[in-house]
Amino acid sequence: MSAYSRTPRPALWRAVIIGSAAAAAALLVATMSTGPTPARAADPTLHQLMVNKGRVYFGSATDNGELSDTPYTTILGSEFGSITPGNSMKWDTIEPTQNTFNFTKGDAIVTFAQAHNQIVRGHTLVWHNQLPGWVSSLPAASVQAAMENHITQEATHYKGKVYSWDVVNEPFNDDGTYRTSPFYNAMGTAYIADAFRTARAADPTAKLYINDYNIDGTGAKADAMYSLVSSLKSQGVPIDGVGFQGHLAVQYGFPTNMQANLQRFAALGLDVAITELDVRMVLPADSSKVATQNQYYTNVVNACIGVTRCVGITIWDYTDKYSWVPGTFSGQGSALPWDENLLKKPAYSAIAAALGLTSPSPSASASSSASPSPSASRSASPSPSVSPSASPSTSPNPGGGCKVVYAASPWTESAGVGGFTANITITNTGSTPISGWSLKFSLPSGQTLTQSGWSATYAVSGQAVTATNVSYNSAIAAGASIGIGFNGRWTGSYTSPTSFTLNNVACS
Ligand code: G2I
Repeated sequence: MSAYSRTPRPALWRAVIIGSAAAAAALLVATMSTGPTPARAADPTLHQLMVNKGRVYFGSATDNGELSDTPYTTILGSEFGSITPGNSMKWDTIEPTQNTFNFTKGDAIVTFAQAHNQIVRGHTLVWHNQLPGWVSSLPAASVQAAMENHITQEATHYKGKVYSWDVVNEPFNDDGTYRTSPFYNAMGTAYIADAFRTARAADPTAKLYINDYNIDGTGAKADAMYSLVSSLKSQGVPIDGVGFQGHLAVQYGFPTNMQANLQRFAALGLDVAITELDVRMVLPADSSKVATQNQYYTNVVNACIGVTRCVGITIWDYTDKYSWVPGTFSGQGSALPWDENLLKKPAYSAIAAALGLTSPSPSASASSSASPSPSASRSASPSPSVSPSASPSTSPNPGGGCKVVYAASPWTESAGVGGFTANITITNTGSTPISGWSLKFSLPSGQTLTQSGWSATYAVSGQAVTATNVSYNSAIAAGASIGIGFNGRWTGSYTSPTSFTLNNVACS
Protein backbone atom coordinates (compact mmCIF):
# COMPACT_ATOMS: atom_id res chain seq x y z
CA MET A 1 0.00 0.00 0.00
CA SER A 2 1.35 3.36 -0.81
CA ALA A 3 -1.05 5.38 1.29
CA TYR A 4 0.46 6.28 4.66
CA SER A 5 3.82 4.91 3.62
CA ARG A 6 6.75 7.17 4.10
CA THR A 7 9.41 7.79 1.54
CA PRO A 8 12.55 6.12 2.87
CA ARG A 9 15.10 8.66 4.11
CA PRO A 10 18.64 8.86 2.72
CA ALA A 11 20.80 6.20 4.35
CA LEU A 12 23.08 8.64 6.21
CA TRP A 13 20.12 10.52 7.73
CA ARG A 14 18.54 7.27 8.86
CA ALA A 15 21.75 6.10 10.50
CA VAL A 16 21.98 9.27 12.54
CA ILE A 17 18.40 9.02 13.74
CA ILE A 18 18.48 5.35 14.56
CA GLY A 19 21.86 5.77 16.25
CA SER A 20 20.50 8.43 18.56
CA ALA A 21 17.34 6.42 19.13
CA ALA A 22 19.33 3.41 20.23
CA ALA A 23 21.48 5.51 22.56
CA ALA A 24 18.47 7.06 24.21
CA ALA A 25 16.73 3.69 24.51
CA ALA A 26 19.81 2.28 26.21
CA LEU A 27 19.59 5.07 28.77
CA LEU A 28 15.96 4.23 29.37
CA VAL A 29 16.66 0.55 29.85
CA ALA A 30 19.55 1.35 32.18
CA THR A 31 17.16 2.93 34.64
CA MET A 32 14.97 -0.15 34.81
CA SER A 33 15.23 -3.11 37.11
CA THR A 34 13.30 -6.34 36.81
CA GLY A 35 12.86 -7.26 40.46
CA PRO A 36 9.49 -7.53 42.19
CA THR A 37 8.19 -4.30 43.60
CA PRO A 38 5.80 -3.58 46.45
CA ALA A 39 2.16 -2.81 45.80
CA ARG A 40 1.46 0.88 45.48
CA ALA A 41 -1.12 3.35 44.29
CA ALA A 42 -2.07 3.20 40.63
CA ASP A 43 -0.10 5.40 38.26
CA PRO A 44 -1.77 8.48 36.87
CA THR A 45 -3.38 7.84 33.49
CA LEU A 46 -1.84 9.11 30.27
CA HIS A 47 -4.67 11.66 30.18
CA GLN A 48 -3.88 12.87 33.70
CA LEU A 49 -0.19 13.19 32.83
CA MET A 50 -1.10 15.18 29.74
CA VAL A 51 -3.40 17.48 31.70
CA ASN A 52 -0.59 17.91 34.17
CA LYS A 53 1.43 19.34 31.30
CA GLY A 54 -1.30 21.92 30.75
CA ARG A 55 -2.81 20.13 27.75
CA VAL A 56 -6.41 19.20 27.05
CA TYR A 57 -6.32 15.45 26.54
CA PHE A 58 -4.56 12.19 25.77
CA GLY A 59 -6.97 10.18 23.64
CA SER A 60 -7.59 7.02 21.67
CA ALA A 61 -9.54 6.10 18.57
CA THR A 62 -12.18 3.41 18.92
CA ASP A 63 -14.82 1.65 16.87
CA ASN A 64 -18.33 0.33 17.49
CA GLY A 65 -17.54 -3.38 17.37
CA GLU A 66 -14.99 -2.96 20.14
CA LEU A 67 -17.48 -1.44 22.56
CA SER A 68 -18.81 -4.90 23.44
CA ASP A 69 -15.32 -6.04 24.57
CA THR A 70 -15.51 -5.31 28.30
CA PRO A 71 -11.81 -5.66 29.21
CA TYR A 72 -11.11 -3.31 26.29
CA THR A 73 -13.71 -0.71 27.28
CA THR A 74 -12.51 -0.77 30.89
CA ILE A 75 -9.17 0.64 29.75
CA LEU A 76 -10.68 2.83 27.02
CA GLY A 77 -13.00 4.45 29.55
CA SER A 78 -10.40 5.08 32.22
CA GLU A 79 -7.04 5.81 30.60
CA PHE A 80 -8.10 8.42 28.04
CA GLY A 81 -9.69 11.86 28.15
CA SER A 82 -10.74 11.93 24.51
CA ILE A 83 -12.23 9.50 21.99
CA THR A 84 -12.09 9.64 18.20
CA PRO A 85 -14.48 7.38 16.28
CA GLY A 86 -12.24 5.48 13.84
CA ASN A 87 -15.01 5.00 11.27
CA SER A 88 -18.44 5.80 12.64
CA MET A 89 -18.66 9.49 11.74
CA LYS A 90 -17.37 9.05 8.18
CA TRP A 91 -19.54 9.89 5.18
CA ASP A 92 -20.30 6.30 4.11
CA THR A 93 -21.60 5.52 7.61
CA ILE A 94 -23.52 8.75 8.20
CA GLU A 95 -25.06 9.44 4.76
CA PRO A 96 -24.90 6.19 2.78
CA THR A 97 -27.57 7.39 0.38
CA GLN A 98 -28.17 11.01 -0.45
CA ASN A 99 -29.95 12.91 2.28
CA THR A 100 -30.59 9.79 4.36
CA PHE A 101 -28.66 10.15 7.57
CA ASN A 102 -27.88 7.43 10.08
CA PHE A 103 -26.16 8.61 13.21
CA THR A 104 -26.56 5.39 15.20
CA LYS A 105 -22.90 4.35 15.23
CA GLY A 106 -21.54 7.82 15.90
CA ASP A 107 -24.10 8.31 18.64
CA ALA A 108 -22.95 5.09 20.35
CA ILE A 109 -19.40 6.43 20.53
CA VAL A 110 -20.61 9.78 21.88
CA THR A 111 -22.71 7.99 24.51
CA PHE A 112 -19.67 5.98 25.62
CA ALA A 113 -17.54 9.13 25.81
CA GLN A 114 -20.14 11.04 27.80
CA ALA A 115 -20.52 8.16 30.24
CA HIS A 116 -16.76 8.30 30.85
CA ASN A 117 -16.33 12.09 30.99
CA GLN A 118 -14.46 12.11 27.72
CA ILE A 119 -14.46 14.66 24.95
CA VAL A 120 -14.94 13.55 21.32
CA ARG A 121 -12.86 14.48 18.29
CA GLY A 122 -15.29 14.30 15.38
CA HIS A 123 -13.70 12.52 12.41
CA THR A 124 -14.33 13.40 9.59
CA LEU A 125 -16.67 15.58 7.49
CA VAL A 126 -14.99 15.80 4.06
CA TRP A 127 -12.60 13.10 2.86
CA HIS A 128 -11.95 11.41 -0.49
CA ASN A 129 -12.05 7.97 1.17
CA GLN A 130 -14.96 6.00 2.64
CA LEU A 131 -17.17 8.11 0.44
CA PRO A 132 -20.34 6.45 -0.84
CA GLY A 133 -20.62 5.89 -4.60
CA TRP A 134 -23.46 8.38 -4.97
CA VAL A 135 -21.14 11.29 -4.16
CA SER A 136 -18.64 10.27 -6.83
CA SER A 137 -21.49 9.92 -9.35
CA LEU A 138 -22.89 13.42 -8.82
CA PRO A 139 -22.59 15.91 -11.66
CA ALA A 140 -19.96 18.52 -10.73
CA ALA A 141 -22.61 21.21 -10.43
CA SER A 142 -24.30 19.29 -7.57
CA VAL A 143 -21.27 18.52 -5.44
CA GLN A 144 -21.06 21.75 -3.48
CA ALA A 145 -24.66 21.58 -2.31
CA ALA A 146 -24.26 17.91 -1.35
CA MET A 147 -21.08 18.66 0.59
CA GLU A 148 -22.61 21.61 2.40
CA ASN A 149 -25.70 19.57 3.24
CA HIS A 150 -23.61 16.71 4.59
CA ILE A 151 -21.54 19.03 6.77
CA THR A 152 -24.58 20.96 7.98
CA GLN A 153 -26.59 17.87 8.89
CA GLU A 154 -23.75 16.05 10.63
CA ALA A 155 -22.24 19.02 12.46
CA THR A 156 -25.73 20.10 13.56
CA HIS A 157 -26.53 16.62 14.85
CA TYR A 158 -23.34 16.57 16.93
CA LYS A 159 -23.45 20.24 17.96
CA GLY A 160 -22.47 20.51 21.59
CA LYS A 161 -21.25 16.92 21.64
CA VAL A 162 -17.89 17.18 19.91
CA TYR A 163 -14.81 19.07 21.03
CA SER A 164 -13.49 19.34 17.50
CA TRP A 165 -14.11 18.31 13.90
CA ASP A 166 -11.64 17.11 11.34
CA VAL A 167 -13.49 19.18 8.74
CA VAL A 168 -11.21 18.32 5.83
CA ASN A 169 -9.08 15.19 5.90
CA GLU A 170 -6.04 14.44 3.73
CA PRO A 171 -6.30 17.15 1.07
CA PHE A 172 -2.76 16.62 -0.24
CA ASN A 173 -0.75 14.06 -2.16
CA ASP A 174 2.66 13.23 -0.72
CA ASP A 175 4.40 15.61 -3.14
CA GLY A 176 2.32 18.53 -1.85
CA THR A 177 -0.02 18.74 -4.84
CA TYR A 178 -3.75 18.77 -4.18
CA ARG A 179 -5.38 15.37 -4.12
CA THR A 180 -8.18 14.88 -6.58
CA SER A 181 -11.59 14.04 -5.12
CA PRO A 182 -15.17 14.76 -6.11
CA PHE A 183 -14.87 17.97 -4.08
CA TYR A 184 -11.59 19.16 -5.61
CA ASN A 185 -12.73 18.16 -9.08
CA ALA A 186 -15.95 20.15 -8.76
CA MET A 187 -14.78 23.20 -6.81
CA GLY A 188 -11.00 23.28 -6.98
CA THR A 189 -9.25 24.30 -3.77
CA ALA A 190 -12.25 26.47 -2.84
CA TYR A 191 -13.99 23.41 -1.40
CA ILE A 192 -11.75 23.66 1.66
CA ALA A 193 -12.71 27.19 2.75
CA ASP A 194 -16.33 26.42 1.94
CA ALA A 195 -16.27 23.29 4.11
CA PHE A 196 -14.87 25.23 7.09
CA ARG A 197 -17.38 28.06 6.73
CA THR A 198 -20.24 25.57 6.51
CA ALA A 199 -19.02 23.67 9.58
CA ARG A 200 -18.66 26.87 11.62
CA ALA A 201 -22.18 27.96 10.72
CA ALA A 202 -23.55 24.59 11.87
CA ASP A 203 -21.54 24.36 15.11
CA PRO A 204 -19.97 27.63 16.26
CA THR A 205 -18.21 26.06 19.25
CA ALA A 206 -16.45 22.97 17.89
CA LYS A 207 -12.80 23.54 17.06
CA LEU A 208 -12.35 23.08 13.32
CA TYR A 209 -9.31 21.16 12.10
CA ILE A 210 -7.62 20.20 8.88
CA ASN A 211 -5.91 16.83 9.23
CA ASP A 212 -3.33 14.90 7.19
CA TYR A 213 -0.56 12.28 7.32
CA ASN A 214 3.09 12.68 6.38
CA ILE A 215 3.02 16.32 7.46
CA ASP A 216 4.52 15.53 10.88
CA GLY A 217 7.99 16.64 9.83
CA THR A 218 9.13 19.30 7.41
CA GLY A 219 8.96 18.48 3.69
CA ALA A 220 6.98 19.25 0.56
CA LYS A 221 3.68 18.00 1.95
CA ALA A 222 4.00 19.88 5.25
CA ASP A 223 5.01 23.01 3.30
CA ALA A 224 1.91 22.68 1.15
CA MET A 225 -0.25 22.39 4.26
CA TYR A 226 1.51 25.37 5.81
CA SER A 227 0.87 27.56 2.81
CA LEU A 228 -2.77 26.42 2.64
CA VAL A 229 -3.54 27.17 6.30
CA SER A 230 -1.63 30.48 6.12
CA SER A 231 -3.84 31.46 3.24
CA LEU A 232 -7.02 30.27 4.99
CA LYS A 233 -6.10 32.29 8.09
CA SER A 234 -5.34 35.41 6.07
CA GLN A 235 -8.73 35.13 4.32
CA GLY A 236 -10.51 34.86 7.68
CA VAL A 237 -11.64 31.27 7.07
CA PRO A 238 -12.73 29.77 10.42
CA ILE A 239 -9.99 27.21 11.03
CA ASP A 240 -8.82 26.49 14.59
CA GLY A 241 -6.32 23.70 14.31
CA VAL A 242 -4.10 21.40 12.30
CA GLY A 243 -4.07 17.67 12.96
CA PHE A 244 -0.85 15.76 12.38
CA GLN A 245 -1.88 12.13 12.05
CA GLY A 246 1.45 10.60 13.03
CA HIS A 247 1.22 7.21 11.31
CA LEU A 248 4.90 6.38 11.74
CA ALA A 249 6.98 3.29 11.00
CA VAL A 250 10.31 2.36 12.58
CA GLN A 251 11.74 1.41 9.17
CA TYR A 252 11.22 4.86 7.64
CA GLY A 253 12.96 7.10 10.14
CA PHE A 254 11.51 9.77 12.39
CA PRO A 255 9.96 12.88 10.78
CA THR A 256 12.40 15.75 10.31
CA ASN A 257 12.22 18.60 12.85
CA MET A 258 8.80 17.64 14.13
CA GLN A 259 8.68 20.11 17.01
CA ALA A 260 9.77 23.03 14.83
CA ASN A 261 7.24 21.96 12.24
CA LEU A 262 4.40 21.94 14.80
CA GLN A 263 5.62 25.27 16.13
CA ARG A 264 5.44 27.06 12.79
CA PHE A 265 1.78 26.07 12.46
CA ALA A 266 1.07 27.12 16.05
CA ALA A 267 2.69 30.47 15.29
CA LEU A 268 -0.08 31.10 12.75
CA GLY A 269 -2.47 31.27 15.70
CA LEU A 270 -3.71 27.69 15.47
CA ASP A 271 -3.98 24.78 17.83
CA VAL A 272 -2.03 21.71 16.76
CA ALA A 273 -2.64 18.10 17.78
CA ILE A 274 -1.27 14.65 17.09
CA THR A 275 -4.44 12.96 15.91
CA GLU A 276 -3.79 9.35 14.84
CA LEU A 277 -0.50 8.27 16.35
CA ASP A 278 0.90 4.76 15.85
CA VAL A 279 4.40 3.42 15.17
CA ARG A 280 4.37 0.20 13.19
CA MET A 281 7.19 -2.21 12.43
CA VAL A 282 7.87 -5.17 10.18
CA LEU A 283 7.07 -8.27 12.23
CA PRO A 284 8.44 -10.03 14.12
CA ALA A 285 9.38 -7.43 16.71
CA ASP A 286 12.91 -7.52 18.06
CA SER A 287 14.66 -5.48 20.72
CA SER A 288 16.10 -3.02 18.25
CA LYS A 289 12.74 -2.30 16.59
CA VAL A 290 11.08 -1.98 19.99
CA ALA A 291 13.78 0.43 21.16
CA THR A 292 13.27 2.53 18.02
CA GLN A 293 9.51 2.45 18.53
CA ASN A 294 9.92 3.60 22.14
CA GLN A 295 12.13 6.43 20.96
CA TYR A 296 9.63 7.53 18.31
CA TYR A 297 6.80 7.62 20.83
CA THR A 298 9.07 9.61 23.16
CA ASN A 299 10.00 11.99 20.36
CA VAL A 300 6.37 12.63 19.42
CA VAL A 301 5.40 13.37 23.03
CA ASN A 302 8.41 15.66 23.41
CA ALA A 303 7.56 17.49 20.18
CA CYS A 304 3.99 18.07 21.34
CA ILE A 305 4.93 19.10 24.86
CA GLY A 306 7.56 21.42 23.40
CA VAL A 307 4.83 23.40 21.63
CA THR A 308 2.45 25.22 23.96
CA ARG A 309 -0.44 25.09 21.50
CA CYS A 310 -0.18 21.33 21.03
CA VAL A 311 -3.43 20.53 22.82
CA GLY A 312 -3.49 16.75 22.71
CA ILE A 313 -2.29 13.41 21.44
CA THR A 314 -4.57 10.65 20.14
CA ILE A 315 -3.34 7.14 19.46
CA TRP A 316 -5.10 5.30 16.62
CA ASP A 317 -6.77 2.86 18.95
CA TYR A 318 -4.68 1.90 21.94
CA THR A 319 -4.22 -1.84 21.47
CA ASP A 320 -2.72 -4.03 18.75
CA LYS A 321 -5.91 -6.08 19.05
CA TYR A 322 -7.79 -3.45 17.05
CA SER A 323 -5.08 -1.73 15.03
CA TRP A 324 -5.74 -0.94 11.35
CA VAL A 325 -2.08 -1.66 10.51
CA PRO A 326 -1.96 -5.44 9.86
CA GLY A 327 -4.98 -5.21 7.55
CA THR A 328 -3.34 -2.54 5.44
CA PHE A 329 0.38 -3.31 5.62
CA SER A 330 0.83 -7.03 5.28
CA GLY A 331 3.45 -8.37 7.70
CA GLN A 332 3.52 -5.18 9.80
CA GLY A 333 2.04 -4.42 13.18
CA SER A 334 2.80 -4.11 16.90
CA ALA A 335 2.17 -0.40 16.42
CA LEU A 336 0.40 0.54 19.65
CA PRO A 337 1.29 0.89 23.34
CA TRP A 338 -0.93 -2.01 24.49
CA ASP A 339 -0.58 -5.51 23.02
CA GLU A 340 -3.28 -7.89 21.70
CA ASN A 341 -3.91 -9.08 25.27
CA LEU A 342 -4.42 -5.50 26.47
CA LEU A 343 -1.15 -5.54 28.38
CA LYS A 344 1.00 -2.44 28.45
CA LYS A 345 4.10 -2.59 26.26
CA PRO A 346 7.38 -0.69 26.60
CA ALA A 347 5.90 1.97 24.31
CA TYR A 348 3.40 2.76 27.05
CA SER A 349 6.23 3.29 29.54
CA ALA A 350 8.05 5.47 27.03
CA ILE A 351 5.01 7.70 26.59
CA ALA A 352 4.35 7.90 30.33
CA ALA A 353 8.01 8.71 31.03
CA ALA A 354 8.02 11.45 28.38
CA LEU A 355 4.91 12.88 30.05
CA GLY A 356 6.77 13.08 33.34
CA LEU A 357 5.98 9.80 35.10
CA THR A 358 9.29 9.19 36.85
CA SER A 359 8.49 6.02 38.70
CA PRO A 360 5.80 3.91 37.05
CA SER A 361 4.15 1.09 38.93
CA PRO A 362 5.15 -2.41 37.83
CA SER A 363 1.78 -3.26 36.33
CA ALA A 364 3.00 -2.97 32.76
CA SER A 365 3.62 -6.30 31.07
CA ALA A 366 5.77 -6.92 28.05
CA SER A 367 4.13 -8.82 25.23
CA SER A 368 7.32 -9.88 23.53
CA SER A 369 10.32 -11.57 25.01
CA ALA A 370 12.38 -9.37 22.71
CA SER A 371 11.04 -6.26 24.40
CA PRO A 372 12.92 -4.49 27.15
CA SER A 373 11.23 -5.06 30.47
CA PRO A 374 8.80 -2.31 31.35
CA SER A 375 9.22 -2.98 35.06
CA ALA A 376 9.64 0.12 37.08
CA SER A 377 12.81 1.60 38.43
CA ARG A 378 12.83 2.18 42.18
CA SER A 379 14.38 5.58 41.96
CA ALA A 380 14.63 7.81 45.02
CA SER A 381 12.43 10.46 43.45
CA PRO A 382 9.01 10.96 44.98
CA SER A 383 6.47 8.51 43.59
CA PRO A 384 3.64 10.06 41.70
CA SER A 385 0.43 8.55 42.94
CA VAL A 386 -3.22 9.10 42.47
CA SER A 387 -5.42 10.10 45.34
CA PRO A 388 -8.69 8.25 45.50
CA SER A 389 -11.26 10.09 43.44
CA ALA A 390 -12.93 12.74 45.53
CA SER A 391 -16.52 11.97 46.34
CA PRO A 392 -18.81 14.14 44.33
CA SER A 393 -20.17 17.03 46.36
CA THR A 394 -23.87 17.45 45.79
CA SER A 395 -26.04 20.47 46.35
CA PRO A 396 -29.64 19.32 46.09
CA ASN A 397 -32.39 21.88 46.01
CA PRO A 398 -35.49 20.38 47.56
CA GLY A 399 -37.62 23.37 46.63
CA GLY A 400 -36.86 23.21 42.94
CA GLY A 401 -34.10 25.10 41.21
CA CYS A 402 -30.81 23.45 40.60
CA LYS A 403 -28.61 20.58 41.63
CA VAL A 404 -24.88 20.54 40.99
CA VAL A 405 -22.67 17.48 41.07
CA TYR A 406 -18.97 18.32 41.01
CA ALA A 407 -17.06 15.13 40.23
CA ALA A 408 -13.31 15.61 40.38
CA SER A 409 -10.50 13.19 39.69
CA PRO A 410 -7.44 14.65 41.43
CA TRP A 411 -3.98 13.15 41.32
CA THR A 412 -0.74 13.83 43.15
CA GLU A 413 2.36 14.73 41.20
CA SER A 414 4.69 15.21 44.17
CA ALA A 415 4.03 15.95 47.83
CA GLY A 416 1.34 18.61 48.04
CA VAL A 417 1.13 19.29 44.30
CA GLY A 418 -1.10 17.80 41.64
CA GLY A 419 -3.72 18.22 38.97
CA PHE A 420 -7.37 17.40 38.55
CA THR A 421 -10.14 17.10 36.01
CA ALA A 422 -13.50 18.41 37.20
CA ASN A 423 -16.72 17.36 35.52
CA ILE A 424 -19.76 19.32 36.65
CA THR A 425 -23.33 18.22 36.06
CA ILE A 426 -25.97 20.91 36.40
CA THR A 427 -29.57 19.72 36.71
CA ASN A 428 -32.64 21.93 36.47
CA THR A 429 -34.70 20.51 39.33
CA GLY A 430 -37.41 23.13 38.93
CA SER A 431 -40.54 22.90 36.83
CA THR A 432 -39.75 25.66 34.35
CA PRO A 433 -37.02 25.76 31.72
CA ILE A 434 -33.81 27.71 32.39
CA SER A 435 -32.81 29.96 29.53
CA GLY A 436 -29.25 31.23 29.85
CA TRP A 437 -27.25 30.57 33.00
CA SER A 438 -24.16 31.41 35.02
CA LEU A 439 -22.77 28.96 37.53
CA LYS A 440 -20.65 30.47 40.32
CA PHE A 441 -18.44 28.78 42.86
CA SER A 442 -15.15 29.31 44.68
CA LEU A 443 -12.13 27.18 43.97
CA PRO A 444 -10.45 26.20 47.24
CA SER A 445 -7.25 28.18 47.83
CA GLY A 446 -4.23 26.86 45.99
CA GLN A 447 -6.34 25.71 43.02
CA THR A 448 -6.24 27.14 39.50
CA LEU A 449 -7.73 26.34 36.09
CA THR A 450 -5.09 25.23 33.59
CA GLN A 451 -7.05 25.86 30.42
CA SER A 452 -10.29 27.25 29.17
CA GLY A 453 -12.43 24.22 30.02
CA TRP A 454 -15.23 22.78 27.94
CA SER A 455 -18.92 23.40 27.31
CA ALA A 456 -18.92 26.77 29.12
CA THR A 457 -17.04 30.06 29.10
CA TYR A 458 -15.00 30.42 32.29
CA ALA A 459 -14.13 33.69 34.00
CA VAL A 460 -11.78 33.49 36.98
CA SER A 461 -11.17 36.29 39.47
CA GLY A 462 -9.00 35.24 42.40
CA GLN A 463 -10.65 32.00 43.49
CA ALA A 464 -14.10 32.97 42.16
CA VAL A 465 -15.15 31.08 39.06
CA THR A 466 -18.08 32.02 36.85
CA ALA A 467 -19.00 29.49 34.18
CA THR A 468 -21.43 30.88 31.62
CA ASN A 469 -23.40 28.85 29.10
CA VAL A 470 -22.28 28.55 25.50
CA SER A 471 -24.89 28.86 22.78
CA TYR A 472 -25.79 25.20 22.51
CA ASN A 473 -26.43 24.57 26.21
CA SER A 474 -28.05 27.85 27.22
CA ALA A 475 -31.44 26.14 27.63
CA ILE A 476 -31.89 23.52 30.35
CA ALA A 477 -35.38 22.02 30.25
CA ALA A 478 -37.14 21.20 33.51
CA GLY A 479 -35.61 18.00 34.84
CA ALA A 480 -32.76 18.06 32.28
CA SER A 481 -29.03 18.06 32.98
CA ILE A 482 -26.02 19.40 31.15
CA GLY A 483 -22.32 18.68 31.70
CA ILE A 484 -19.38 21.07 31.69
CA GLY A 485 -15.82 20.75 32.93
CA PHE A 486 -12.26 21.93 33.13
CA ASN A 487 -8.76 20.83 34.07
CA GLY A 488 -6.92 22.39 36.99
CA ARG A 489 -4.06 22.19 39.45
CA TRP A 490 -4.02 22.06 43.23
CA THR A 491 -1.46 22.61 45.96
CA GLY A 492 -1.60 21.67 49.65
CA SER A 493 -4.28 19.01 49.63
CA TYR A 494 -7.16 18.48 47.25
CA THR A 495 -10.73 19.41 48.19
CA SER A 496 -13.74 20.11 45.97
CA PRO A 497 -15.87 23.25 46.10
CA THR A 498 -19.05 22.63 48.04
CA SER A 499 -21.42 25.49 47.28
CA PHE A 500 -22.72 26.66 43.94
CA THR A 501 -25.16 29.24 42.66
CA LEU A 502 -26.97 29.19 39.35
CA ASN A 503 -28.12 32.61 38.18
CA ASN A 504 -27.27 33.81 41.71
CA VAL A 505 -29.63 31.33 43.37
CA ALA A 506 -28.05 28.76 45.66
CA CYS A 507 -28.22 25.19 44.43
CA SER A 508 -28.92 23.90 47.90
O1 G2I B 1 -5.99 4.41 7.50
C1 G2I B 1 -5.70 4.86 8.79
C2 G2I B 1 -6.34 6.20 9.05
C3 G2I B 1 -5.67 7.27 8.20
N1 G2I B 1 -6.21 8.58 8.43
C4 G2I B 1 -7.67 8.70 8.35
C5 G2I B 1 -8.33 7.61 9.18
O2 G2I B 1 -9.72 7.71 9.03
C6 G2I B 1 -7.83 6.25 8.81
O3 G2I B 1 -8.55 5.30 9.61
C7 G2I B 1 -8.77 4.04 9.06
C8 G2I B 1 -9.54 3.18 10.04
O4 G2I B 1 -8.79 3.02 11.21
C9 G2I B 1 -9.77 1.81 9.40
O5 G2I B 1 -10.60 1.01 10.25
O6 G2I B 1 -9.50 4.17 7.87
C10 G2I B 1 -9.62 2.93 7.21
C11 G2I B 1 -10.27 3.13 5.85
O7 G2I B 1 -9.65 4.11 5.12
C12 G2I B 1 -10.44 1.97 8.05
O8 G2I B 1 -10.49 0.71 7.44
C13 G2I B 1 -11.76 0.28 7.08
C14 G2I B 1 -11.60 -0.94 6.21
O9 G2I B 1 -10.86 -0.56 5.05
C15 G2I B 1 -12.94 -1.44 5.78
O10 G2I B 1 -12.81 -2.63 5.06
C16 G2I B 1 -13.82 -1.66 7.01
O11 G2I B 1 -15.14 -1.97 6.60
O12 G2I B 1 -12.53 -0.06 8.21
C17 G2I B 1 -13.83 -0.39 7.86
C18 G2I B 1 -14.67 -0.54 9.14
O13 G2I B 1 -14.12 -1.51 9.97
